[in-house]
Amino acid sequence: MTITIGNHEALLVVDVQRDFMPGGALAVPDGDAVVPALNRYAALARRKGLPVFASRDWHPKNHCSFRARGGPWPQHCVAGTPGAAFAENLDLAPDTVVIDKAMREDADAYSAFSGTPLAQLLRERGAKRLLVGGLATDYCVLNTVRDALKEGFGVLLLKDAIRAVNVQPGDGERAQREMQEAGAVAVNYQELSS
Ligand code: VGL
Ligand code: ZN
Repeated sequence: MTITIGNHEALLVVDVQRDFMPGGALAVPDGDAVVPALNRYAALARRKGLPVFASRDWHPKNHCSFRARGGPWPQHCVAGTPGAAFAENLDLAPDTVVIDKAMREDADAYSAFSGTPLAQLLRERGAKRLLVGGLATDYCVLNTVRDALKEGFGVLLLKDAIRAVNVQPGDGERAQREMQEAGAVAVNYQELSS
């Protein structure tokens, strides 16, 4: 299947941060594989003049999702620390719109839409369909895609630019299936034409 990219798309890069890379505090297996893949999509966006948004997990240092507070995760993506920075080699143009999320100490927020102006900013830029990639398939990508669809955006899920944590084996595959059943169209870069 070939999908034509017009001028009502936007690229949304979810949480491609150092702490989710190999060696990071909450390493996603093979997480660095999304970087070159997303760089290709970012270059396409640049060629087409499409807006690029990039979310960051941006936690306070006593965030409720951390083990020290009884949460499920090691401490990660503490706002302003090196681990919260975008992954090295992720090629984001200076006009990328950065969306910080999950900044409240007492609540987690896996979705880039949760408590952020993302939906409004996308509408202001005329976006109707989002190309979504990043980390992790089974947490922040899943919840972001669910919300994007609820907000009325179409979603192209960038299969070659997502990776899963897989706390339980198969979590990533289940998440992808759920996103597709909810209306996301899963694509690889080769299936796009512009
Ligand atoms: C994420 C676990 C904890 C993610 C964020 O970006 O998918 N996963 N915080
Ligand atoms: Zn987090």
